[in-house]
Amino acid sequence: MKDNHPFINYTQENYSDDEMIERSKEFYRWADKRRSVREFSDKPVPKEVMENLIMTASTAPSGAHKQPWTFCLISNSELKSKLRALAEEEERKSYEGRMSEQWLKDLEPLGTDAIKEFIDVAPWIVVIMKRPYEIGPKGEKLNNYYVPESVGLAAGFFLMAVHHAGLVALTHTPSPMNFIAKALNRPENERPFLLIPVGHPAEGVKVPDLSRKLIGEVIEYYE
Ligand code: IYR
Repeated sequence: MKDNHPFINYTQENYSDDEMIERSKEFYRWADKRRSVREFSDKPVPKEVMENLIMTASTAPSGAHKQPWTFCLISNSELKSKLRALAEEEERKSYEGRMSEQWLKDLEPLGTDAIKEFIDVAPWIVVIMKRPYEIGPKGEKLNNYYVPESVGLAAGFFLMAVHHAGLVALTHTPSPMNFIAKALNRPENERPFLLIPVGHPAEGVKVPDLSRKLIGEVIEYYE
């Protein structure tokens, strides 16, 4: 390794094989309980919680450690209503023609439609923005690297943090999403990546009866 930059020591817990098996199993069981929820309670969630969840997301690895993301943390009711109206406008066009028959069929078990009440109801909307480039001091474009991979990782970390806090989220992708950047007045080097309502689930909420892929469907072994 080249050593012309300072490195610092790094240590972390060291578990026995048995401990690792137990811990990994326990974590898997817990992660497997996470579900996307489409109906939220309007019960408030402290801002500090949201800040912690976002800072957890921001610990994700990123190309050349450029951290090419911004998290817009929205609780303003008028802004939420505006986002909902704009999202529904696009979604209606999608459901009424832009999406293929097969796509609509694939979505049937999820029971989704163009009505996005959760944008109004959930106490927080987090819009994750990706930053394909930074703007340098002379106005020049400075490229970021592996931006969708990096921001996708941060989004995954965020969802796990939400689950850990006992809250629920929905990864919503109104499409096309350009209206979000405009409504939030974002700079030209940002593009919307995901819109994620976060909060407590609505009382008695139900989720689709889905099953996850089995181990034999997920892993191909090369031993
Ligand atoms: N963006 C639309 C449709 C949609 C698409 C997929 I792929 C989903 O997994 C769920 C919904 C919507 O949010 O309704």
